[in-house]
Amino acid sequence: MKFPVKNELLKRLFAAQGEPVSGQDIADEFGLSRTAIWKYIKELEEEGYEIGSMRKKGYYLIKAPDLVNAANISTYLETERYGRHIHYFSTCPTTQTIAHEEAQGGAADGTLIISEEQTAGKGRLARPWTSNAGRGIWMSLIIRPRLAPQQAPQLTLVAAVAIVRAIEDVAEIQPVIKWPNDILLNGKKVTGILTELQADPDRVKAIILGIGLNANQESEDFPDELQSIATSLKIEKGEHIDRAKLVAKILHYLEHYTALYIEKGFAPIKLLWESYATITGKRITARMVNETVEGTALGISSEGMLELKLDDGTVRGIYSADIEIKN
Ligand code: BT5
Repeated sequence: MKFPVKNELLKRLFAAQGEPVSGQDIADEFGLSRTAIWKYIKELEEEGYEIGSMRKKGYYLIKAPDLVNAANISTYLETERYGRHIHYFSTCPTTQTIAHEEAQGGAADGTLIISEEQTAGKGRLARPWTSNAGRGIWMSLIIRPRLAPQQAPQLTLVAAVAIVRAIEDVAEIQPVIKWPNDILLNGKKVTGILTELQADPDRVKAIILGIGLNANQESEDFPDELQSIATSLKIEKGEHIDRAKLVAKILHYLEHYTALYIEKGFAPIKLLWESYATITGKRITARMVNETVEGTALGISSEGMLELKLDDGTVRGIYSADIEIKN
């Protein structure tokens, strides 16, 4: 009970955009005393919210802390399931490991693990993922779709479409998708996706969708080795991004496009994905774990594999690789 009232209070303070919200009305609605409401206000202040009060009128929000905590995300949330359970950390090694543990423990579909900072963030093949404190979105979403394990890579492409849509809405900027798991702005990586699964041989038990999104970093926040390959929404747009709002939007589109994918299959996602990707006709070098091949991209297959026409004329379907686009 405690959490919903506090959240509702915060939601109304946000919605009122600095105008006062009557503590008495909320107290009446929830059958609480005005003192109880006042206690929640004090708790919010301790968490960093600046709240003013006007005699007879109520409380008004002066400033919210720039955090991706459950309270801030929930004020923007439009979903049914995704993000309805949030585990928030100020810091942690990696949200992926926590999500795996939570999933094993039976966490509900749509449970979100999110942290202000990761000290051991990881990419594919255990590569390090730089996760500066308070600047990015470092989150892992547990989803439990009815899928065969071999379909899981398609969810990376579903997620890419959802994230691009959310960035378009919140930052009003147009990113590009680079197969399979990168989102780029101005040719530099703004988001990486890491799809991991827990599965029986014939059935997915949980997918852990890891999303690392650079939101408010300045270029000096990136280490030397990322200077030429990474960027943030702030760098590209020149404006501070409300990360909580963007998280809520990503969750909204993830829920929407995952449902579409489960209901209608990969075909509608493929169309959307292609409208955001620039790959067809390009010369590509694809580096896989054991081999590197070069060819011209024909696009993605109906399963989401990258199709490359090699120089000897044969067509190769590539399931996962690091690609370099030549032209
Ligand atoms: C990815 O791997 O792009 C997947 C990244 C997933 C990160 C999220 S954050 C929340 C969750 N918890 C985790 O621990 N991970 C997930 P990959 O395609 O392998 O790209 C990794 C490469 O991206 C690195 O080798 C660097 O070159 C580069 N990189 C590292 N940090 C970056 C950053 N913050 N921005 C852009 N590029 C980065």
